[in-house]
Amino acid sequence: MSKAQISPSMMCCDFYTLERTLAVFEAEGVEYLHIDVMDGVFVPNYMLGPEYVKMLRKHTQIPMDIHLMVVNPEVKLDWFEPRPGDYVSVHCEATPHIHRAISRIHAAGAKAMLALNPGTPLHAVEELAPELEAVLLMTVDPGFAGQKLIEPCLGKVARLKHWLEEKDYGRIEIEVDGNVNLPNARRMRDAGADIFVAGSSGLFLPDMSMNKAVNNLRQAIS
Ligand code: S6P
Ligand code: MG
Repeated sequence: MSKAQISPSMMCCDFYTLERTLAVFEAEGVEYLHIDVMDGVFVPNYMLGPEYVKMLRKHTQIPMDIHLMVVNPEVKLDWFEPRPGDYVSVHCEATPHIHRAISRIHAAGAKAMLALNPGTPLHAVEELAPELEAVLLMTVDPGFAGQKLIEPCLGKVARLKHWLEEKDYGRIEIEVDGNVNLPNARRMRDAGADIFVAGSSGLFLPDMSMNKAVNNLRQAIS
């Protein structure tokens, strides 16, 4: 099993304390910054855009984990100027041209992650597995922070892990996103998750320092 990695959900980060928060993430060796991009169409909300990513890159070397919750991501992903070392995730529910979207991610030099909503069956992964570096399993319906874990998603993580190993795709990482609090994170790790998107329930906690929150999460998934 690969090392458990943390990808803080930047939409949950207070802009006012961004500088300090980034310094903690750098010092603690956080692996990615999770960028939720929402277009008001694929999901009923608007969220972070290319300018935000550009601004972050001026202040940190941490690779980006760009989660595109937008329709037709294949025509929009270049706006974010993906780099080697970054992940870009595209939803198979968001385009009839998912293969093209994945090819564009690779053409930009980044790693491709296929994202699945909780209600999307795992067989969506089958045809695309040779092209993927990771699969993102949403553990809540995408669109908002602060939701409750959809319990059957835990079994889905375990089934995906099992299938990947059985088919010799052990190199493909599994990311989980939604209600990754400490107890859920442990259960997700046990089910086979590698990358943990940490938002309002696992990292950006009132009355807890960011150092402590990162360390608590690391411990929960170690
Ligand atoms: C939700 C989005 C997520 C959230 C994250 C928030 O659509 O994709 O990345 O930001 O799940 O975390 P939490 O702990 O509030 O569920
Ligand atoms: Mg996300």
